[in-house]
Amino acid sequence: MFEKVLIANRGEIALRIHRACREMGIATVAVHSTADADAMHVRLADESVCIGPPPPSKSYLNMAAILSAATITGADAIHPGVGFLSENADFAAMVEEHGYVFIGPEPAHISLMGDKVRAKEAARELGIPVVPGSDGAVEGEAEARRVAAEVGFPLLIKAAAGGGGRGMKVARNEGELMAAYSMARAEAKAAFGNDQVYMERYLGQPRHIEIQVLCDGQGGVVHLGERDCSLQRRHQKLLEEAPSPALNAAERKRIGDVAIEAMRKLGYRSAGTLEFLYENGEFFFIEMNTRLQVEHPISEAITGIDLVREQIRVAAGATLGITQNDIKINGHAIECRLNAEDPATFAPSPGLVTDYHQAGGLGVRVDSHLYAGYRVPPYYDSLVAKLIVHGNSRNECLMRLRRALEEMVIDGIKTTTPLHQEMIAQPDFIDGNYDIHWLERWMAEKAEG
Ligand code: MV4
Repeated sequence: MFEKVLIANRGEIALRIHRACREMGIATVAVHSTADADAMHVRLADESVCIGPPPPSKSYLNMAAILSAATITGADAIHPGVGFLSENADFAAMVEEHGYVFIGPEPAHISLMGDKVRAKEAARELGIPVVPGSDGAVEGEAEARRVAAEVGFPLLIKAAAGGGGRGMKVARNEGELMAAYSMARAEAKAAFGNDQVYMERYLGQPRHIEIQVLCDGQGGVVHLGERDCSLQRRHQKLLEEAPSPALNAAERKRIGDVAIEAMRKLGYRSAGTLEFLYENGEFFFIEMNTRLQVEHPISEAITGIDLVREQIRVAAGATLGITQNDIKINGHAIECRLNAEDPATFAPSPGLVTDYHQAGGLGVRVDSHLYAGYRVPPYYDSLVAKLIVHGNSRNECLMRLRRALEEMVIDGIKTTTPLHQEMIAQPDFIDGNYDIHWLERWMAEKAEG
């Protein structure tokens, strides 16, 4: 096992990784920007190294500085956390070339899933159901017309280098096709330096359902059930729940078996997430995330598995030591992302946290780097706390969540807590009756009064 792990991240996720290391008897190295010198992840780690000024490009994305920090401190392995360098195949390869272990998948799998055209092609070959659409990239206007005739309208044009919703254009009919096609290409070129696009049937009211997998790269593959991540705004998730209120046991088993079979064939190692759109009882693969995700704690809550510990173990060459039969989905979990933002406008609200108290009690977990007297810097993601609540049933989970949201105290800055309180009181939410457009529709209705 590793003796020392460098955590190439900040905020609550750096704490999350530190905690797993500590429990395993592994020493930790924090890296931080000058804006984060007083951050909790720096305080808790055994050692810390300042890697640059506040802008992420000069610190948390600075590969040379991070590798230097690993060298200076004699770390064995690097955990990239979420965001930043976590899905950068070049970084993963560089870490390995310098003799450190990358706590994540092989660089080749990161790069495969980063190219959405190649990822979809791989998914199809691995037996995963995909959205009907073009066979690979659409190379010109003639091909765009031919694919449209085959797939029908409405259709969606997506950037190969995109993902997470960036660079998508809907064409509702033949008349909109060419403008959407050229706009998608131009935007993809501007945003990613790559104008490759592909086309898919546009699903009108799907849910976003993702399967958490955990693999050792040696034939050991399990899934930890699904998460329903439909409640999002502008591709930013606000609340996630597991299991999805929309799936029945047979559907869960069907898509879980598909995921296991595919990951075994791929030879994938580490934690990963297969993202699907789910509509009318059908699953359609859209992307795979080759990293730990922000919402991983709800899967931990319903399975009792420590995903970060398992990531570290398999990175060190261990096998999983469990099979799918050992995994029991227990009860229901919900995560609320508490962001330092105005709950009505989502304008960032950094600044001094004058008072802080976190919810507690049975079934309540708070992952946060906040403390009273901490100043939330303006340079980074606005996530300041994740409230994760578990109950024996969805109803018990909702009761507990209501209570836990009331207990949270984050004073001095605005947070999205009141929005969560309002959202979970909506009859549609209580009924589990929502799709990927629900939140934006509800917010628009509220704004109209
Ligand atoms: C789609 C879609 C409808 N039809 N693909 C957006 C993020 C990216 N990962 C894929 N996305 C979508 N792909 C087809 N064929 C609708 C979306 C989408 C979406 C997906 C998941 C969660 C939220 C979303 C919000 C808007 C659009």
